[in-house]
Amino acid sequence: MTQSALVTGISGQDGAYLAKLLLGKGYEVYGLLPRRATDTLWRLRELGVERDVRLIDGDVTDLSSLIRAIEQSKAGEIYNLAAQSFVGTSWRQPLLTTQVSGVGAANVLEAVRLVSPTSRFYQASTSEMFGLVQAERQDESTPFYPRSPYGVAKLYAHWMTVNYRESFGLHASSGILFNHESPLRGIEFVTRKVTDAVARIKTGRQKELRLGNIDAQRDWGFAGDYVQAMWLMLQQANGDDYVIATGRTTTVRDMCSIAFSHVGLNYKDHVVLDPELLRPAEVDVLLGNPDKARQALGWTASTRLDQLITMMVDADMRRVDKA
Ligand code: NAP
Ligand code: F7E
Repeated sequence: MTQSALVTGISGQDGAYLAKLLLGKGYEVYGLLPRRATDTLWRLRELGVERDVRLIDGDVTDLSSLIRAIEQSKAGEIYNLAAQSFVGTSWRQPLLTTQVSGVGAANVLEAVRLVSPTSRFYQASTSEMFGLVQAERQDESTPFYPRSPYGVAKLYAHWMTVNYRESFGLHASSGILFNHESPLRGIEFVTRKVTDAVARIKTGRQKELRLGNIDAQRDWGFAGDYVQAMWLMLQQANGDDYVIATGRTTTVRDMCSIAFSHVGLNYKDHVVLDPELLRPAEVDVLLGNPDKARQALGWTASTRLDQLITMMVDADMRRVDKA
């Protein structure tokens, strides 16, 4: 029998890669799509799967739409990727972020419990929960200390996932994913902001790139690798929590250097520091320890940062050439 999966946040970066992965494995893929005034399907289109996914009108802040989506899809696997996922915005819209990224996950868990308690559930948790890091390398036992309304909302969602697993026996897993990027990354996130600017500067469309804290360090991987870990978690006998990371960390400054030098430019000639882009509280450094995922899931990150950033610069060069 054909398996079906329901993905919230299907129009986002990870939603698109996950949809493609699941379709390739023969799943019927349903996606919860909130109503928007503009076209949000460009990522599914770029991956060539727009016509293959079945979209259901709904929103994670609306429990009744989730109940309907689970009933309609009869999904055996439910991936909750929906979020207000931009950390910077979470200080300006803290309550919306709480409703979507925090309470939204509780709504999905409730809908699973009420409609289809044997379905397997994945929660998109985040390294932002570690925030002001309490250990040099963060793993599943590192204490949390979120530093933004986004991190706080995600921590609530994480503990609700753990609680529903322990209280109701749901097969519920929390993937604590470190930053992962791709050519489909939103333009507001720093890697894509940089690779887009590199393409525009190289082709004479832009002169400078304004950035905030370029000393921040992140453990960056490729989204295409990370969605495989999501799927693997739901193939295990029991739900659990897993850190998904590369185990290497790099400054924003060095990431810029990789991106600019790929097209023969020096980032120092173009990057301008802008205090307006500093955050009210910063996560200075993240470095994940993915040992558990390697041992239990057989998962490792297979794309190096230089490969990822050059892939993103090349994609943005193609985009600006076409525009
Ligand atoms: P993304 O590109 O920002 O995608 C978020 C998705 O959620 C979009 O499809 C968005 O649709 C949807 N969404 C927003 N509000 C919604 C609502 N009220 N109801 C239903 N859907 C809604 O994020 P991503 O990078 O793919 O990340 C996927 C998930 O992993 C997110 O939960 C994120 O917080 C988490 N995460 C990401 C990373 C990372 O580095 N990428 C790391 C750890 C965890 P619209 O665009 O139409 O609003
Ligand atoms: O910032 C610094 C910024 O916005 C990375 C989300 O997917 O990953 C992401 O959150 C770093 C920060 O990602 C600019 O201050 C400097 O230190 O690309 P980002 P993020 O905040 O780490 C986690 C794991 C998630 O879960 C989130 O959903 O870069 N930085 N200058 C800048 N960042 C941005 N965006 N723009 C700048 O101009």
